[in-house]
Amino acid sequence: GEQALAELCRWQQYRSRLPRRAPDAHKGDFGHVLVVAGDHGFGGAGILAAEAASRAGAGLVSLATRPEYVTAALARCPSVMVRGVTHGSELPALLLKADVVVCGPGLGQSSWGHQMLQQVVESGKPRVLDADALNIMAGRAPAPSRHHVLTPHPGEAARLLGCTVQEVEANRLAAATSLQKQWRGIVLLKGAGTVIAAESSLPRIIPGGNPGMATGGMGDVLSGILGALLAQVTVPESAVTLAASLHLAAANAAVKTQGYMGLLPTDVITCLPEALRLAE
Ligand code: NPW
Ligand code: AMP
Ligand code: MG
Repeated sequence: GEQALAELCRWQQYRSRLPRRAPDAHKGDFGHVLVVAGDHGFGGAGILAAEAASRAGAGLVSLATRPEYVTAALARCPSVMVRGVTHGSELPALLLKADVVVCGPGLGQSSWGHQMLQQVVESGKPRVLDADALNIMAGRAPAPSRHHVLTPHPGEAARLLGCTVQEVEANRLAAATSLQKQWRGIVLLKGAGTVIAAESSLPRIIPGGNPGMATGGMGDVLSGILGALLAQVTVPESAVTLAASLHLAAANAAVKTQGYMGLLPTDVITCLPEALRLAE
């Protein structure tokens, strides 16, 4: 009740920062998001991120994933341009056309995932790095960049920081700040009470969400939303704040019909348009 209302207000407060769509707008105005995701066994992660990016208003969405998931991705979301890729050398041609890249959901940590991440980083494109991209990075020295948004959950943050999940959870603001200092860019620490740490401002907390969100694939949806908003909003920090509050507003809307236990990431994607429509 009160909590849901507070979050709706928060989204109402942030949503005015979304650029208005001119009557003569065309798809090129809203960016091309490339999702690089979905190694063997994790095809759904890439499909969720790509569909979420489409529903969050990206002008064009491409998905580079393992070839075995191409048919499933097209069946779920035919507006996405889906490419089966088996080697890193296939990625630069796709990266050239992208404005923002989302890399990591279900990426795995095999040679395929390493090759994909390397191409994404070398492209220098603005990028959201999540899940296995972060797990791969956790084994290396920090490579700071102004062009990335890192979206760890507490487990991924602990791997990056070389500490325990309990230590991350005991001081979430400090964990996000310390990751941001090491890696630069923007760090979004997931969990109950999202923390956003960026270069030029104090870390901020976006409270809310609900325990229905504690289910596999929910973070993959967030990375797609982040890609879409980074493609549409000029100031990256605003894009990240908007994306986090949109994800929560859509999840709260979805819970009204699905409840906590039965909530799925696809239900949250389904509720993105109604949350976004409030901003029109
Ligand atoms: P514990 O032990 O549960 O208490 P992993 P993953 C901790 C892909 N997916 N608060 C957790 O703690 C992902 O994209 C694909 C506290 C445990 O230590 C990845 O690529 C799907 N602790 C890959 O699977 C759907 C928290 O983190 C560790 C926490 C593996 O990702 C599912 C677990 O994390 C999934 O998205 C919190 N809020 N959150 C698909 N359909 O294709 C997490 N932890 O080992 O990184 O495993 O997140 O499942
Ligand atoms: P992941 O662990 O990568 O699938 O991400 C889970 C997503 O759901 C993140 O955006 C979390 O912030 C969100 N989430 C999970 N559990 C909760 C919760 N209890 N309250 C609020 N948000 C949550
Ligand atoms: Mg995740």
